[in-house]
Parts: sequence; structure tokens; C-alpha cells
Amino acid sequence: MATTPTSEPQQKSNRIGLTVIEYKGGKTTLCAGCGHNAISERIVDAMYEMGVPPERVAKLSGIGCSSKSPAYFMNRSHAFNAVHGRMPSVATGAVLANRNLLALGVSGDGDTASIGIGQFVHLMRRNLPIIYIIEDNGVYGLTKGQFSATADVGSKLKTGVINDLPPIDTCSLAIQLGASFVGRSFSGDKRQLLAMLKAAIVHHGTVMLDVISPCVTFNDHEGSTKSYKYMKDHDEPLQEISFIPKFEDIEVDYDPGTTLDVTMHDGSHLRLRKLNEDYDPTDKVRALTMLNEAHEKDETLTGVFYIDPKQPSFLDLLHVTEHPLATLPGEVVRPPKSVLDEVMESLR
Ligand SMILES: Cc1ncc(C[n+]2csc(CCOP(=O)(O)OP(=O)(O)O)c2C)c(N)n1
Ligand code: SF4
Ligand SMILES: [Mg+2]
Repeated sequence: MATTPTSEPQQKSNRIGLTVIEYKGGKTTLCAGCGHNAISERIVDAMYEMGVPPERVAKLSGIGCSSKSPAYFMNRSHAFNAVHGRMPSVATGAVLANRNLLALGVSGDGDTASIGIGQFVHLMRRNLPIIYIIEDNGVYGLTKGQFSATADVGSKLKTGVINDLPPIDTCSLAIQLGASFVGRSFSGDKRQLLAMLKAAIVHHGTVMLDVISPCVTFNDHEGSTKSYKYMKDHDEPLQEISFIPKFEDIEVDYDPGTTLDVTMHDGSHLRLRKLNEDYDPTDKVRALTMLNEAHEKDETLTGVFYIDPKQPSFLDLLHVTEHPLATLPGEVVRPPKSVLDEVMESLR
């Protein structure tokens, strides 16, 4: 008997047999053209291409347009929308309770650098395994475009108000405090952002990515330093970034004179082809100096500023058990009666 040919095109699947559709989320309610939407798309691409099981991912966010965006990707993953600026403590609890989760924090420049700065700095100094993305537009988009703490001096609002306070550079701060993978990208640079996200997925420690993500409604005009046009004119990529996952095992020739090969925690390779100068992203002091120099020259540097794939994470320091806490039996988590009796005796 003849079979009826199906007209449905076959969807390609990744190494765990899932199609890209299985990494998508709800339909976005953000403004058309908002940089945050492009970042969501790159997260979907990176998770799909790396073959990450969506159920392994915990999406964590605070409050803001950026913090809403986890609803628009990976709807099979876990998710927690925390109070404004308080996502880091929720993320820390989640990762400590289950270290097998891949924690993906999505925050905004307001959520991180204004109301959330206290929690942010403590997250960075712990080197907790988490990918922490700041969708940085220099304003509080959700509350109609007031300056945030990452707005540059001299940046102008649509109303004509000029910002005269110095910005907080979240990358410098993260490097200084102890995050082990720190970089900056631009929502409009698909290739660079995708490569950085893929490397972030295999990194064992805090990945802090500040992604310039223009707010088309409140901060994309002449005079803004976080607009598409400004980034087109001032983006200075430090390296050409490529990522070779462990499972691809492709031997690609490279010239060690111009390309730095960083072996990641799981044996994958992050290849950084130097574009501008002889920059070594394992040198913390050099990274901080270079970021300072770039500010003085009004350049927005992008790329991997600092990386140490071997730095012990918070989980290593605390000797956290490999098993999710919820799966441990009572006799393992509860001290035996003899120990409790001893404690009581010592208090007499
Ligand atoms: C405790 C608290 N204070 C203030 C607000 C009001 N608020 C909501 S979102 C936001 C700023 C969001 O800015 P950002 O994190 O940069 O996100 P964006 O909308 O720009 O993506 C503010 C101040 C709030 N929701 N909760
Ligand atoms: S207001 Fe700005 S940040 Fe919010 S969705 Fe619109 S463009 Fe994006
Ligand atoms: Mg913002």
C-alpha cells in the first residue's frame, strides 16, 4: 500500500534529540526591536546548540523588562521571578540546594546596579556557578526610562536631562570582587554573544556578562551612549571569539601567536583571536586597567575581559554534596540522637 507523503518539513534536532522549538518560550510582550528580545534568541540558540536539557536550567530574574524576558525563552525550564534586585540570594539558595541545576540569571542594569547592587557584589565574590546576564540599556525601561547607575556621564534622556553621575562599571566590579568569567557584549552582535554564551554554559563558577541592550522606546536617541547607533560607532571588540565544545572534538588549526586557547572546565575550548593588542584575559590587573583606559577614551570594549576556568567555586569551598538536597534521606541530613544528646549535655 502506498504511504501518503507528509508535507511537514523535518525539524533538525540537537545531540539530545530536541528541536529548537523545544527551547522556545512564550510570545514576547516587549517592544519590537528591544535588545532584550535578541538576547533571548541567542540564549535559545546557545542552549539548543549545546544540547542542554531544558529541565536542567533554572531561570532566575528580578523586576524590569529584562527580568520579564525569561518568560520568552525555554518554557520547559524552571523559573523564579524574584523581588526587584534580590535575584542573587534566590539563585544562591537554588544552586546550593541542587548543584546539578544550570542557573541562568537575567537582570537589568537597574535591577543589578541600582536597587540590587548589595546582592550583586556578594554574588560576585562567591564565584557561585551561575550565568548572570545584565541586559544593560542604561535606563529603567519598565518604569519609563529614568537613568540607571550604568548610564554614562553626559548621556542625555529624551526629555533633555543630562546624567552627571559617574557610571558603575559592572565588569570592573565583578572582576575585582572575584567572578571568574567576565565579559561584555552587544545584543546586536549575534556571533560574539552566542560564542560567549556557549562558553558560559560549561564554565564552573560565576559568569558575569554585561550585554548592552538598547531600549528602543526610552534610550535609543542621539545623545544616548546605549543606543544602536552609538554601539555601532563605539563598539571595540577585543577578540574574535569562537567556542569549540568538547563533544565536537574538532581539531582546528590556530596560530598561538595571535590566538589564545583557553581550556574550559569540561575540556571544551574558548579561542580568542586578538584583534587590537596583545591582551591576556587571565591577567586581572591588566583587565581592570584596560577597562579604565577604555572609559577615558569613550570606547565600549566588548569581549572576554577576564577568565579563570580553574578558580574554585562556592560549591567547592563549601564542599557541597553532589546530590540535590531534596533527594537525601532523613538519616543523612538529620544528626543521630546520640549527637543531639551530646549537644544537649554540653549546654547543661
Ligand atoms: C522594590 C521596588 N522598587 C521599585 C520598583 C519599580 N521598578 C520596577 S522595574 C524598575 C527598574 C527596572 O530597570 P532595569 O533593571 O534596568 O530593567 P529594564 O526595564 O530597563 O530592562 C523599577 C525601579 C519595584 N518594582 N520594586
Ligand atoms: S520599554 Fe525599553 S526595555 Fe522595555 S521592552 Fe520597551 S524597548 Fe525594551
Ligand atoms: Mg535597564
